[in-house]
Amino acid sequence: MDLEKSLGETLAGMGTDLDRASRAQIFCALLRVTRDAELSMAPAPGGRKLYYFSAEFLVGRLLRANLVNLGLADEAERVLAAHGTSLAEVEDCEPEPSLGNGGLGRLAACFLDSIASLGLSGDGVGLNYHYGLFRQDLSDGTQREEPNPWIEPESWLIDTGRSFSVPFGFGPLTARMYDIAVPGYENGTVNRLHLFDVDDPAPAPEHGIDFDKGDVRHDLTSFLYPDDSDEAGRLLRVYQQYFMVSAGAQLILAELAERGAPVTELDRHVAVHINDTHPSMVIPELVRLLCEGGVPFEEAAAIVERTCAYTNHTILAEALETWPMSYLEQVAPKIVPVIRRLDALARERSDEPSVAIVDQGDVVHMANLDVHFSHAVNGVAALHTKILVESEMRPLAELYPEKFSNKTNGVTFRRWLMGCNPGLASLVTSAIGDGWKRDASRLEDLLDLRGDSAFTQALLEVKDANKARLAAWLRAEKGIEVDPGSVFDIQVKRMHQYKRQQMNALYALWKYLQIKHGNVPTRPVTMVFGAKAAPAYTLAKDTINLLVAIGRLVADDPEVSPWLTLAFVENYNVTAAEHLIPAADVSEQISLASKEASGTSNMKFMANGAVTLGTLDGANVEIAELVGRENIYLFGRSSADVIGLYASDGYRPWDVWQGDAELAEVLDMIVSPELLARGDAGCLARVYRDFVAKDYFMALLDARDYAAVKERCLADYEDRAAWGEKALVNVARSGFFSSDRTIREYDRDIWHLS
Ligand code: 26Q
Repeated sequence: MDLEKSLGETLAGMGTDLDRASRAQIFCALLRVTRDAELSMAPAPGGRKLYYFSAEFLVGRLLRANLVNLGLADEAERVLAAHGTSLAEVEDCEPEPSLGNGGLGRLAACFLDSIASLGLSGDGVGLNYHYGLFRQDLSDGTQREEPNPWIEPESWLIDTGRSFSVPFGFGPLTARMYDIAVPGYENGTVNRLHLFDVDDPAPAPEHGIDFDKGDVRHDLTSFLYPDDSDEAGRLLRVYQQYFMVSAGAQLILAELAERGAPVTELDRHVAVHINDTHPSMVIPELVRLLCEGGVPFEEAAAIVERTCAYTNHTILAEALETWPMSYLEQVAPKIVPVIRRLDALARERSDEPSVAIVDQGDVVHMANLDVHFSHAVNGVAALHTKILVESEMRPLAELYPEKFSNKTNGVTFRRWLMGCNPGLASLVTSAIGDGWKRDASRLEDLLDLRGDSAFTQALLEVKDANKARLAAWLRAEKGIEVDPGSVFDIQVKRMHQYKRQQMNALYALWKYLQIKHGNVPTRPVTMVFGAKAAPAYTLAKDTINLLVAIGRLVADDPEVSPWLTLAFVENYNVTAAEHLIPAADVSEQISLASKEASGTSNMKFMANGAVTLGTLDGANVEIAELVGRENIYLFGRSSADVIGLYASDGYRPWDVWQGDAELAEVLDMIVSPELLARGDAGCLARVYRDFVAKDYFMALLDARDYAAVKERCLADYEDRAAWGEKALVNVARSGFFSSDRTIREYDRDIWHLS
């Protein structure tokens, strides 16, 4: 395609041209040109076709990613530069859809990119939430949630004109199908992300994200994960889930019929992937539809089992969804008898009560449904899968040992290196050529440059340039001042106690006291946080308030502020991540060992030359194996120790607090007059009380080791040449974490698409 010509024609149609158009008009024109080019491109040729079902697709902005994959990014940059602007400026006009929370949703987006880029036939199936998760407002120091309306008159959504009728208890509701094109990397194929929507969506609520949860016909697709602290919210989640899977299942069978294949051949032509338990009702829905098509029940169940595969993303109880059968009777009565019959079949395979689909209280265990009626089940990193098989899902893994496998997560290097870090991408290319762009494992060729001081120096200069870029972005977009000469220590991820932002907060308070005592660091340190909290998760919101208050305390203190900055980045999202990650020196991955299934930001930081400070948890274990102990900073109790402590009920935070005067002094700071003057008394008191009385995720237990290792890490940073080598090894070994590798494994072991 001649981009300049198409762009010129489109702008002419809008009554303007490249020199007169506003950035918003240029964005709009570029969007139209790319979207329409993609519409005319062929889907990947299939074999078997994959349908990847997920309640979340955290796709991020799409203009740059699409241009990269269409091979048009350099040309776009050139054309825009010739007219006095840049892709960076133009893409700032693109609203970011917030169709996900964090890791699980972003993983689904990386997977779609890799599936298309490997030329595999696979579409995403999800929901078109009009106001997303929420936009986080921290203007008064605590989180307030606001709608994030992202669908503008011109958007990536394509109305397919197709719709399906979903049989809810109250009657049928039409699911309209919108598509977003998913182009592969320079391979001419385009897959699709199908997002289902109601016909007549409700307008955004006036204030906050409260809305009438009973008005399902209009509100079903308003928000992702409506507050489920009340029954109306939980019921709405079930409505969302069934809407997504019923429409998706009907789409699958319609496409199967278009291929001229009988429904009994479903598993020969189709692979269905279930991303966590949120889409699990696709199993009974497919069985129901096959039976309607004349297939006997047991045969239908067997076909669906050969079609479906399930990924578990967390061992925390919160994600192991269960629904009272009474909810399903109200929302999706047609699948209730199917679930009861599937439960009976499962009971013929095992009489162990813990693996039943429907328990004694008539509650449906979605993960059990998934394991019985999928042919493959996987965890998302080696340690996580081991814990699933050996403890969390042990009875099921003993029943079906052949179903379980590990598929360590990955991320797309197109977005997370080529897109967000052009400086590093071109340095790498100048050193080893551009083979790594198609095969990330080639990054290992960089290892030959160990000891090449000119190269490590160049690597450090790229990092410095990214830090300066981030500092400018933080000032312009978030009103935050940071010193680009300081060490950038970054923890960005959902706010959750198990991820232990609260332990990092203790380090900040300890460092503050150190500096007050005259113990200043060699170089200033900038601690950056970014995190959204679930709207009903009080302690997570309290921790945000604590961190914001510490940030103010530090900034207000002229003795401390030259040495320490704590920046809390409001509304952390994919776009913010693309600015933050390339600029990080230290990547904070400090979850309590055994609790983080994988983590994926750890991989992105590594690929961008940050050094990990972390526990041996999730994929940090694999990172440590790849880079070696000299190139990662590990601390904390092992997962085996932690699992032992839970089993023996042997952890008492009170004892740690009593036995450590320095730690007690740090904890007391949380409720000191200085912090109470800058934070909310209720929030701070709750955080304080949780530390000493509960500390379920053992932050106090690991706090000392954490601080000591972090100090060693910051000291090592001063040997710039040695640090440059650590960065080099991290980039070089990161290729394993390409989602292309992950998707090849899914295809080889589970989907068999090609
Ligand atoms: C469940 C029930 C009710 C309400 C909400 C939920 C819910 C919503 C979202 C449960 C879990 C999630 C999201 C989980 C998630 O993002 N997990 C992360 O998945 C990543 C990709 O595999 C891993 O890298 C992370 O370790 C894991 O935390």
